[in-house]
Amino acid sequence: RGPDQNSLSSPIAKCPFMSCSSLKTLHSLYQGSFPFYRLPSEVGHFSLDENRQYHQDNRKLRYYSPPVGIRKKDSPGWNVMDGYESHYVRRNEEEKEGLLHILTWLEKNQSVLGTHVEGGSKRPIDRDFVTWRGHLTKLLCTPYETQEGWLLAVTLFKGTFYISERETEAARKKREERTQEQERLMYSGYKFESYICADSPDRQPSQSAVVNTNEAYCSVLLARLTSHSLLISGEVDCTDPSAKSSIPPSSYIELKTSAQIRNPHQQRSFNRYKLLKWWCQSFLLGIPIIVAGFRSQEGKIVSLETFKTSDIPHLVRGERNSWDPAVCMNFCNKFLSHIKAVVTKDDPRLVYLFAWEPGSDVTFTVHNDPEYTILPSWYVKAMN
Ligand code: 0WD
Ligand code: CA
Repeated sequence: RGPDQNSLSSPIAKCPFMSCSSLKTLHSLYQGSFPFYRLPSEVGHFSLDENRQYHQDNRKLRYYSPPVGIRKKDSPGWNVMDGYESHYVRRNEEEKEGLLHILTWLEKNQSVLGTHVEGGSKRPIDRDFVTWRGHLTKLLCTPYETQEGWLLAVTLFKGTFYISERETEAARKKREERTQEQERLMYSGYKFESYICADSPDRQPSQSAVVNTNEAYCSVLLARLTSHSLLISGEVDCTDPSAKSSIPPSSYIELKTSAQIRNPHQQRSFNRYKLLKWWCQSFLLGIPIIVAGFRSQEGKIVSLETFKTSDIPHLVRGERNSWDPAVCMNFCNKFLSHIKAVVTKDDPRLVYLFAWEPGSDVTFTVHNDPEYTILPSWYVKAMN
C-alpha cells in the first residue's frame, strides 16, 4: 500500500538534525525556575444547556452552597450514587466537538480580540494560541505521565495557533470498554456537584435534580506563558458568592471527588497523581480553591476538604518521587515554542498532528485530509 496521498511530507522531517523535529519529555530536562505565567483574566463566558446548545451568557453558572455549619472534615454522608439509574442524562461522547464552542465564542466576540494595527501585525484574533484548558492540563502533566499518551492537532490560521485534541485509539478503546463500576464513578463526581451547588445565589442545592452532563458553564480567559499569549477556555464548576473578591476567576471553585484515603500508601498516591492533575487544571485558569469530597466504598461522601491551589505544591514538596510545578510549566513553555518552530504554514486546511506516548519523544505528521481539519469552514469564512 502506497503512502497516503492526502498527507504531505513534513519539511521539518527532512531536517538532517532529527532532534529538531521531536521534543523530549523527560522531567529532569525541565527542572529550573518557574517560568513567567501571567495570571489569567476573564474576557468572557458562555453556557451549554441541557441539549448542548450554546448561549452567550452565564445561565449555567452555579453557586457554591456548602451545608450550613459544616466544619472541616465533617461527614455530610451524601449518597453520590443516588439517581444513577433514574436521574442521569449523559452527553453523547461519540460527538466530537473539538474547539466548536470556543470558535463560536470567538466569532461572536471578534471586537474584543482584534489587532490594534499600530502593533504591526493584523490578526483577527490577537493571541498566539487558542485552546481548551483541558488540553494544556495534559501538556503540563506530560513529564510525569506514564500511562496515557495524547494527540494534539494544530493549525496556524491568520497568525494564531489553534490546538485541538484528537482521541487516541487507546482512549477510544478505554471509553468503549468502560465498566459499570467506572460509569458509576463518573456519575458520582457530577452528583457531588449537585449536592454542593445551587442554580442561583438565593436558592439551596436540589438533591433530586437530574444530572445532565450536557450542561456546562465555561469561562474564557487571557493568559501569558513567557512569550506565548494564550486564549484558554475551561469548564468552571461554580462561583462562591461569599468570596472575598467577586472578580472571576478568583471567585471560582473547582469541585472534585476522590476515594477516601485510608493509609500512607494511598496518601502518597493521591499526592503524586491526583494533586498533580488538580493543581495543573486549576492553576491554568487561576482558580484559587478546590473543594474535594472523599467517598467511601459504599458511595457516600465521608469528608470534605478545601485545598488552596497555591498550597498544593508545598504539600507535595520533598516527597519521594514527587512532582515539581516548574517542570510542568517549563515543558508546556517549550512545547508551545516547538509548535511555533514547526507549524510554519499559515493555512486553515493544514493540520500538524503532534503525537506522544509515554517513554517516547513528541513527534508530528502533517495532514491536509479534511478528516483532520480542526477549523470549520464557517469559522474560516467569518475571519476572512
Ligand atoms: O472534544 C474533546 N476531546 C474535549 C472536549 C476534551 C476536553 C474538553 N472538552 C470540552 C468538554 O465538552 C467540556 O465542555 O471542553 C469542556 C471542558 O473543557 P476543559 O475545562 O478544558 O476540560 P477539563 O479541564 O478536562 O475538564 C473540566 C470538566 C471536567 O471536570 P473534572 O472535575 O472531572 O475535571 O469538564 C468536564 C468534566 O466535568 N469534561 C467534560 N464534559 C463533557 N465532555 C469532558 C468531555 N469530553 N471533558 C471534561
Ligand atoms: Ca470538577
